[in-house]
Amino acid sequence: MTFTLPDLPYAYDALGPYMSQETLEFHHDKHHNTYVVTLNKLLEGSDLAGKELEEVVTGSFGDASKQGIFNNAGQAWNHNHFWNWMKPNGGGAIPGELESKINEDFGSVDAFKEAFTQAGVTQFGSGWAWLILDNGKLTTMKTPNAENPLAHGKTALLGCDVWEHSYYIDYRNARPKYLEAFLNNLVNWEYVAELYANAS
Ligand code: MN3
Repeated sequence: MTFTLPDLPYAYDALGPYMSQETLEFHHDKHHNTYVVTLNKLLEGSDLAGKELEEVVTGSFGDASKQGIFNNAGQAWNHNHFWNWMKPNGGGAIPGELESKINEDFGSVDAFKEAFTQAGVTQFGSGWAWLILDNGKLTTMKTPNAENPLAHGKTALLGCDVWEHSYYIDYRNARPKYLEAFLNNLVNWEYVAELYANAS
């Protein structure tokens, strides 16, 4: 199977002012595209060629000889979801069933936001902050570089890219401000709820 770069699910200027057209042009057209192109090249002749992206991610994780494949497959998968984890005028009301579960497992929506922000702020260097479903319970996690919950056998419900390429144009070094805007103005909670419904 040859992987392709999916189109953004909205216009390049649709997430402003919280994520600019310039950021989306670089992040989607350059960074995400490079992961896809490089992955296709690295898979030529590999025993993982022809597999679904999820299988490439789990099949290459932890194998030193497949580190390059994992890095690009992980990032391809992460970004396929990342564009859908945001929407114009996002960050509003959380669908009822998911909101109840967040209240149950974190104590409150604010406590969830605090935990998610902490995961993103304390990820040293490049990586991701996550809301995951782990053994029936919602929790947060952070991962370095291309790693994701899928590689660790957990279900990702929401992820925020905290690589500098995701926020440096709009927020410079202010990663906490970027995470605040992501949670309050960008998250597509309907997509998170859909992943939760599929997993629970
Ligand atoms: Mn990225």
